[in-house]
Amino acid sequence: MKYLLKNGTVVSGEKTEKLDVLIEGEKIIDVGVNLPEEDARILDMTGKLLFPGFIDAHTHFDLEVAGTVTADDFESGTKAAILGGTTLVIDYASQDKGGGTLKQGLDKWHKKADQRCSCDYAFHMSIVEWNEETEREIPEMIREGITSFKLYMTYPAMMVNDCDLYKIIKTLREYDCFAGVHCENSGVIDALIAEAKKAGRIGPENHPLVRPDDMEAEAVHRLLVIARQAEAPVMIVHLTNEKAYREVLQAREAGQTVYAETCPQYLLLDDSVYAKPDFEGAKFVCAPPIRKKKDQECLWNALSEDRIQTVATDQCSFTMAQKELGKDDFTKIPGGLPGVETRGTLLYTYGVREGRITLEQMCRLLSENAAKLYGVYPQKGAILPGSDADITVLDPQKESVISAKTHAYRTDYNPFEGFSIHGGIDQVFLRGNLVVDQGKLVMEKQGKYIFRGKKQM
Ligand code: DUC
Ligand code: ZN
Repeated sequence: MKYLLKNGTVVSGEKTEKLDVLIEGEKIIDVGVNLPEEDARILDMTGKLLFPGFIDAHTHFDLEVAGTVTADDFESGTKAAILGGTTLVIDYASQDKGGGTLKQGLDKWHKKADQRCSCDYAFHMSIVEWNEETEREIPEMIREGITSFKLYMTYPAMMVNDCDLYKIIKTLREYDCFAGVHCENSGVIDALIAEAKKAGRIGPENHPLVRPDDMEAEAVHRLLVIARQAEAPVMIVHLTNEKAYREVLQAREAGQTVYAETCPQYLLLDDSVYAKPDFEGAKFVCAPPIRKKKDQECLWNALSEDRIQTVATDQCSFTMAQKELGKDDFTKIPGGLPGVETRGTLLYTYGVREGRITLEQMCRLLSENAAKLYGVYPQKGAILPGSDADITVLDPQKESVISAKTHAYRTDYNPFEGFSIHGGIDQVFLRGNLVVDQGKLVMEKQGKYIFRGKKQM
């Protein structure tokens, strides 16, 4: 199929221009002014913004957490993603603790995702155990298209100690790869949980109290000291607060390469959500927790100064029935929120329209930087001749209100319920297929696995 997208405003990380885009098969074959109409199907994009398909580099679909499995799997999760303009998700595959290999983890994730995805998909690999065999598997992972890894400094079932943390990031650096790290101080969090339980404090309002910003900042600091020793680049995933952010700035000033990601929930919600009555605070239980208003402002400033590279979602969704597993003990509430469907329109509404970031920054944060960091640029993350025809068309005139009644997730609540949205995702092209039209999914399960290369940033 050949499409000519006429008179749209094409956004890149550098500029915003009125251009036509010609698509043939899976690829963009030309971008320019007044392209000849030839034999293509012509779509008038006057007044519309054309972004390179958004990339969400932090999702958890079909993941076992706290004795249950996320409400959204690759089928429903990628439907929500593509409706929100995301054409590529990078989900976290994981090694199993107790002797599991990385290859077994990868095979397991391929089985979860294959034939089910409505957007393209790739994987990071979580390393939860480090030994000689794991080390030997790294080149194989790279051949399989996995060039970024995940490490946890919290969660006993997944965390690695400082010794292994050092060895892993040093090894990854030798292969020109890097890890995204979940930074929270596990030991002190355990002690704070024990104190809360001893005092009979069992409700969700205790969740942010046992996972304070200081304990995230401490872990970020420790990681960055370890990374300095290993001379390794690292990514801080889901950065939430000012103290942790200052650690990142300090390490960068000392010459370290530190990437950072944040998420819409940390930009737009504050910790008053945990004080909601009737167990409603459980909806917002995620780790790290939602922080204070001053932290939101700090993160927005960091975005406007280009000091945070990506906005991802940490999509990890549960129904209220699942959240109720922690009705009598907040530590048993499965942690995570849905978010893949609304990341783009939230950032447009509350970032671009409110003058906090530019359209070009939005493009970098949602697409271009992730493509470069995770080794798929310019196949993805760009509207250029030769790039995959992944294009997200945003109509700035559309207005809506976020609601669980209309969202595509399998959850019965939406953490952004009632948020007004200006700008709607009208059309989405996935490798040349018009898969979303007039805001509706018209072609399902066209997603394919994307092999990634090394970072280009
Ligand atoms: N945090 C969550 O809240 N859920 C999934 C994983 C994570 O890091
Ligand atoms: Zn996560």
